[in-house]
Amino acid sequence: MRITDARVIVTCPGRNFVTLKIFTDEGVTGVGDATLNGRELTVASYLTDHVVPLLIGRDPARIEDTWQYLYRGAYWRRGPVTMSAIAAVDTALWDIKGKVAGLPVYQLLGGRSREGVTVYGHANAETVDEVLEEVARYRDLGYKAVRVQTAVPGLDATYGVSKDKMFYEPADAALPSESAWSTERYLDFVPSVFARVREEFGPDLKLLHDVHHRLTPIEAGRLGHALEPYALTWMEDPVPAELQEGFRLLRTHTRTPIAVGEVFNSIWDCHTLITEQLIDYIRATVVHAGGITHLRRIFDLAALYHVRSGSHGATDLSPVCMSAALHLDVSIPNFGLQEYMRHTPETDEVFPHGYWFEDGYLHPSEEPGLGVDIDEELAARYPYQPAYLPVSRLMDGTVHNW
Ligand code: CS2
Ligand code: MG
Repeated sequence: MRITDARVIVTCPGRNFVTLKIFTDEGVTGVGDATLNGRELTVASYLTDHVVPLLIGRDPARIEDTWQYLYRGAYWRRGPVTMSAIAAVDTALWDIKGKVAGLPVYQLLGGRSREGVTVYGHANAETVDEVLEEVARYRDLGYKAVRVQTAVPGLDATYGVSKDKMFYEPADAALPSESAWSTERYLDFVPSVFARVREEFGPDLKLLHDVHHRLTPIEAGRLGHALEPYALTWMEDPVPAELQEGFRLLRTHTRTPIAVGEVFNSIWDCHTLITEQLIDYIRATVVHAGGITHLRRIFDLAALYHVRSGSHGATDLSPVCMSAALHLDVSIPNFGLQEYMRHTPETDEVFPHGYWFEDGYLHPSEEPGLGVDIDEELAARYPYQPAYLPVSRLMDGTVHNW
């Protein structure tokens, strides 16, 4: 079998997605997600101009060789653009391999290790009373885990709080919008939110919170310590993680579990965090961390150090990424949780897929391959729309971490 063509499809059914579709001389095709929120066209160009020409004529069965060829052969390694492009190729090749074998990809990864993939939903609201209603709604939908985000009093906008309760899309403007941030107000407020939520829902519901890179290690230590009575499953992205060793300071101040990694794109971004057990969950995902091949390496390293998976699963990761993630989630031994932000009906139409939600679990498709495709005709009806993620500034105007 040989690769005969590869198309890069940019579509915007409510938000932008970039998809790579690979074609072979035996009619078998595969798809991979290449979406990088706010930089979609950069990855599309990297694929079109620098990757697709290298794929024509290659044997699609040689997944590892292709991965190494695209990683080492570029000379300029790592980074979100390069690794999202490699991820799309890798994911599409696993899709093809599953179809050729007549098996769902998880069977090629060692088969099932669990009956279903536990997912978490996103309860968010302007007020604590409203967020209690949202948590109840997700619990009643069958979710066993819920992320809780509320507006911080005195701030115009807070990360994770959206008007639309089911579909959260932060890339909200053709040029970056700006929002003010106050660490002091945030730190004073958040523990009271979880006191209310835990009191209302008892000890069994898994609760999570995304700090979204806003704090310093000592501030995060203070927050983690204050949240300990409410037994969160994780406090996410408490601190920007370029300085992995900075988490040593954070770790000494709290027993609240820590989840980091949705912005990571290689095993080197998290090597110290994992091997020094500075985190409890690694949030790297298929589309941004080099595909199934590389993400599996990250999870295997994590398994040696009691670190579990907690993959990113926001609306800006397409159903192609979610389909691939579920094949890993259902098979690896150290699965933790899978984020599940639902897509819009238009997105689900553009990306027909076989995974489904039931009683708090997502289940991967049993079809050969990944069990997802892209309807190119429908995709063409949704042209690209420029959209950027916001920029955060402190109250004095200093640029901060969004
Ligand atoms: C968030 C994301 O889902 C999450 O945990 O961190 O909403 C993130 O802000 C977006 O994926 C960025 O594009
Ligand atoms: Mg996050």
